[in-house]
Amino acid sequence: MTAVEGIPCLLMRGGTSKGAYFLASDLPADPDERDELLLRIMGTPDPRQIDGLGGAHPLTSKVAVISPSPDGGADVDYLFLQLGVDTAFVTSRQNCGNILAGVGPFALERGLVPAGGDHTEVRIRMINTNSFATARFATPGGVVDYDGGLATDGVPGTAGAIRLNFEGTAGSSTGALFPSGRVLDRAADVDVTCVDNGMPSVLLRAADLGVTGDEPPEELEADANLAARLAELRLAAAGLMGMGDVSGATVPKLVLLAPPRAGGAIATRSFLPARVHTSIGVLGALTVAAGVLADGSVGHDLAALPPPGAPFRIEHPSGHFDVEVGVEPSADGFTVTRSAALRTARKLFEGRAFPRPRL
Ligand code: NQM
Repeated sequence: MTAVEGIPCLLMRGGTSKGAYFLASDLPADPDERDELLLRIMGTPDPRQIDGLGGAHPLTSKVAVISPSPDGGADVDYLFLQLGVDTAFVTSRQNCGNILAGVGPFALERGLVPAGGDHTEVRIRMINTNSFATARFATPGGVVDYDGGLATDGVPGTAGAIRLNFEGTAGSSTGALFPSGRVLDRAADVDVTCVDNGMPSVLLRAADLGVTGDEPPEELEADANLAARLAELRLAAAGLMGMGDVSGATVPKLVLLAPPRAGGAIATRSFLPARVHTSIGVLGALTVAAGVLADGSVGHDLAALPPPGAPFRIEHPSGHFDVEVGVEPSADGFTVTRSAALRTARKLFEGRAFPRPRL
């Protein structure tokens, strides 16, 4: 497939994000060539991504690369790539549970998996973190039904539910649920909880940073002093997490926590890490819940914890997100017993993507 013929591409909303989905076989096998092509398809680097498919925000500058899985335990492999917007980078260092929501439907659309009856289950190996997810969604008559009654705060209207059950998310990027070996640490003179239930994250009390945690994303993004403080804290916490130099990386994420205000368990503001999330990531939410559930963590005493077995409601800038997370004390700390969530996805456009010329 040449740039002149275009590259087969499906544009999908996955949860509260949007991305370009490709079959791996339609992209160059060499990762450098692939990434260079994807930058040209998405229109990076440019703050407006005016000459590409990207939506001028990290949450809409995302790519999924999908292939049949050679792993006997999975149907498909999903590689997530985060692209910069105004900076030319492509990274596979983080996973994305929102874009994951579109992977099962994409696999069916492309004939990588057969429909399973009224509902289809797709086992997905998440290459970025070498962990697994099973997606279950409605396929009446063997066709993906994108419509349905599930509302997702941050997305207008409703759509068909996609159930995502996760396995092996604890420590999937860093080797341990609490990568520093402790539930509570000090980094740059602030209490932090470093936790990784699929998304390496640093949990902080909003009040310790001089904010309420109720501010809209734009207000937090405009606060240069806060940005400088968070950047310093992130580097220090990443050291505790054994993540090395993360100055150019999108992980770990930072999450400001505050007491819930709308009947949920905890209020959040997540940093991507510079732009502020307009809601919260899926793995980000599973990670916040696991961290906050652990006795002694930064968020534990701020939270209104749900009874065991009940959904853990995370408040975020555009509403809330309910996740199912179980955490139990174990001999060496805490074990995650369950990580699941409901999301929706929608096929937006199918066609060929035409990369802009090289700059
Ligand atoms: O945490 C954005 C998103 C994400 C990540 C980010 C995500 C997740 O909302 O699973 O979905 O944290 O970079 O798309």
